[in-house]
Amino acid sequence: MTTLAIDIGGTKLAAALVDNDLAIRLRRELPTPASKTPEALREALKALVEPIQHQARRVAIASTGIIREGNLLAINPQNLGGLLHFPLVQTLEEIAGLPTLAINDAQAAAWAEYHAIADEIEDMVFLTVSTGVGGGVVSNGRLVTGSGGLAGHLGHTLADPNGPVCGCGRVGCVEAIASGRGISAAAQGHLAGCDAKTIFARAAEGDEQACTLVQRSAQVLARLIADTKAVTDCQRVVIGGSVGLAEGYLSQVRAYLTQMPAVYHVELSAAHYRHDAGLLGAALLAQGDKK
Ligand code: ADP
Ligand code: BMX
Ligand code: ZN
Repeated sequence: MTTLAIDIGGTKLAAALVDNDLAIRLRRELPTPASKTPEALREALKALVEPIQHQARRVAIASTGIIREGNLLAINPQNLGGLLHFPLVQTLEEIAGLPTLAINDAQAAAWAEYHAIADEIEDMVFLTVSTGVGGGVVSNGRLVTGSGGLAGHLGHTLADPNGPVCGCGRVGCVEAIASGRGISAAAQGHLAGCDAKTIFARAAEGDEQACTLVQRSAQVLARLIADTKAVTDCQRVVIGGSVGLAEGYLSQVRAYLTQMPAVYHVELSAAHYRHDAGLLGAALLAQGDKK
């Protein structure tokens, strides 16, 4: 049965048709509206899915935010232009007229990535370094979502008590430093106002400040991975998101992790499904796939 899979991120919206064998067709992307008005997101989602929805029998959404009872509740509303609450399942059921499931984007991606390695592994954590920093935990072969959808929000653990204030209201979260927005917000002088993509491009050209910003993100992520290993004793950490998948980033994270005591070391890999992990994880969950 063909699924219309949708991935709602802080920067971009993606949609595609996903067949039972996980083949992806008619993938589309649009920018995420930076608006606190639910109507703006509703209109963007409508424009995204209308050209392809008639070919699908159900909808599966991977979305940034805490997903509780089909609603999107932002833990960091700044990532969505101030949007706090959005009735995700209801909106897609109205737009597409199809049964709809929704789950957090990093939880969905964790499920897809687990699917790719389930023969070898029972405990893994997925981390996305993207607009924010998200996480999804698979423990004993089960996706952990928590009683209210918050489980795995590892981007909101403490990186630096003297760090910047996070959009969630805490001081010094991993996300406030390591994420695309965090990297961009720390840029000064000739890099002020640049997005993370531009800062990575400058770093590749040897710009000193850009290199320092990328290193700081990689170092904070390595500390988060060590903390994650201590909490979950996972066998693998999989990294995704456009910052996480940027060239050279994972090797920097690995180098910082290697400097830590061996007990915190864990196998690291880039997302097998690259930028489609969220779409595919949501589709797999809609298929009722447990492995
Ligand atoms: P979303 O958060 O919407 O899922 P992405 O995973 O694409 O989207 O993450 C968006 C963030 O990644 C932005 O901060 C953007 O500047 C940054 N980014 C996009 N492309 C690259 C790249 N090639 N290298 C480094 N950073 C990138
Ligand atoms: C934020 C939070 C998480 C999300 C993570 C990555 C919001 C809106 N989102 O920590 O739920 O998983 O960002 O999201 O509070 P992305 O937009 O970077 O993919
Ligand atoms: Zn936070």
